Parts: sequence; C-alpha cells; structure tokens
Amino acid sequence: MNEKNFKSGFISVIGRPNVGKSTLLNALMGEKLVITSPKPQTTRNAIRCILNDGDSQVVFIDTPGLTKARNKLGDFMEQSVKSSLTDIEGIIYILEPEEEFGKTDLEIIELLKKQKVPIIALINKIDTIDKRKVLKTIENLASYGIFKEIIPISALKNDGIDIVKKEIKKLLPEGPPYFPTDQIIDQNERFIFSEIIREKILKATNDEVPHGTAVEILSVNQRPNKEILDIDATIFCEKKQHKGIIIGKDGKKLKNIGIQARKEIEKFLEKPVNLNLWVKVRENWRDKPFDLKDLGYKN
Ligand SMILES: Nc1nc2c(ncn2[C@@H]2O[C@H](COP(=O)(O)OP(=O)(O)OP(=O)(O)O)[C@@H](O)[C@H]2O)c(=O)[nH]1
Ligand SMILES: [Mg+2]
Repeated sequence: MNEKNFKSGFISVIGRPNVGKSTLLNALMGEKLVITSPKPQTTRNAIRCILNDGDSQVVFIDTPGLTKARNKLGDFMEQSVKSSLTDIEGIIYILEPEEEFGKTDLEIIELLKKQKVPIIALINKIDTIDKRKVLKTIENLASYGIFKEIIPISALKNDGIDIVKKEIKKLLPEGPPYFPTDQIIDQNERFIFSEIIREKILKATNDEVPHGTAVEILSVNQRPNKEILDIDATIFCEKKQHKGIIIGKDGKKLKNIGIQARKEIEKFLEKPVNLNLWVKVRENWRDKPFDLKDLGYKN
C-alpha cells in the first residue's frame, strides 16, 4: 500500500426500486455480495461494500430503492437512503432508459439537485433496450446540468463497469482507508446468511408474500470434529396463508428454498453447511416498531 498517495471515500448508490443498484454493486465488487431479485424492494438496508486496490479504497453504499413508504419498514428504508447521502464523496444515480421520467425519478432528481457532491448518472440495462431510448435518456439527463458523467451500462453483462470504476476513483480525495483493506462488506455473517435466504424466498414466491418476509438466524454452530456448519433460521411472514405458500405442497417449496440458500452459503464460506429452516407468522410486523428492531431493521 502506498500510504502517501492513498485515496479513499464513500460513494452512495441510489435510484428507484429494481433498476439494478445491487447488481451494479456486485459487478463493481467482482463477486456476489448483496442480494438481487426481479422484485422491487429487495434491498432493505444501506450496505457498505468495500472495494480495495493497491492505492485506493472505495466504500460503495448499496441502498433500498427510493419509493413512497407504505409502512414502517418503508420509513426505515427511506431513512437509510437519506442517511447514506451524508459524509460521502459522490453519488451514483442509477436508472433505466425511459423516454420520459416518471414521478419517482423526477423526485429523486429534485433530491439530487440539493446535494453538494458530484453525481454520476448510470443508465442501466442497455442490453435490453433499444439505442434510441438510451440516447433520449442521455439527452434528458444532460438537460438538468447536474451530472458530472452520464454513462450507459449493463450491470448484468458487466458492460461499462471499468469506466464507472475509473470515474469514481477520480472523485476520491487523498486519505487513509476507512476499513481494514482485507474487509469487503460492513455486515456480519449472520446478516449475509439471512439475506441469502431472503433472496431465495423472493425468487420462489410471488405477489405480497415475498415483501412480508424476514429471516432471523437462530444459531450458527461448528459441528464438533467435523467440517460442517449447522445453521438454524426462522422465516417470518405476515399471514398464516403466506406460511402455507412458503412451505408449499408437501413442504416442497421450503425444501427448495433451503437447498438454494445452503448452496450459496456454502459457496460463500467455502465449507459444507447444514441449513434448517422454520416458518413462523408475525402478523403485521412491518408496521410494528418492536418487531422491526427485533428483526434488525433499526437505525
Ligand atoms: N437485463 C438486465 N437486467 C438487469 C441488469 N441489471 C439488473 N438487472 C435485473 O434487474 C432486477 C433488479 O436488480 P436489482 O439489482 O435487485 O435491483 P435494485 O435496484 O437493487 O432493486 P431494489 O433493491 O429492490 O431497489 C434483477 O432481476 C436483475 O437481474 C442489466 O444490466 N440488464
Ligand atoms: Mg437492491
């Protein structure tokens, strides 16, 4: 590490739900660290991912999608985004190509106008959208005059990611690293395990079920004299009927969620895991301050 010219700083990644913020984070980090899904409001916490190279440390903050909060969990998520905008060196605003901006993006742009740090706009998912729409989006964004760079990318196909990294590095001031240079995320293993399980639920269920689930890791134990790690976790859902959906016919859905989650946790830890899942109902937990805190959603 070259102490003298070392650069470091925080960069917040914000945008509407489902535009690909977390996918971008994983692409920037070069490995899967945060969960993604085709459903909006996948990310619930501000999560710091730490990108280290020989002469810099960028701390990217993945944030929940900005949208109108419908419950106390939503308020918590919105608050996480707002707090991610302080003490940072720059902002990545990510959006999808649109002929015209919708209400939410217009509101985000208003929020961005008030920020004092440089903002880089990323137009994501260019692999799926026609060029004309992308050009129109660039034109629209440029008309605001608040973006330092406007870069079309595909986070999923890793297209344009190196350019983003280069532009971000330019924003960093000289300074020492904020985190140990071998640390890549500011969350503990229990959080990572619970997120992986939640991602598999999001991918396996539909409608209102996935949005009302939370996962609590009950215990993580190394089995004596064996390489295997035992993890016990509870999935909370909001209604009895949702419990049935998550468990599925003959327990098949829950079993499948467990298999998918176990495989990914094993890949992350590089060791065998035995994962036991239970499903419990906690009515209306997304609107109860005690439950929110208990499930880890606290500021
Ligand atoms: N085709 C395509 N799909 C993408 C791209 N980037 C993300 N996606 C998909 O878009 C969906 C949402 O991605 P996420 O990364 O979870 O989006 P997010 O902005 O973090 O969403 P929230 O956490 O809910 O706010 C997923 O199904 C991704 O696979 C891309 O460049 N191209
Ligand atoms: Mg996300």
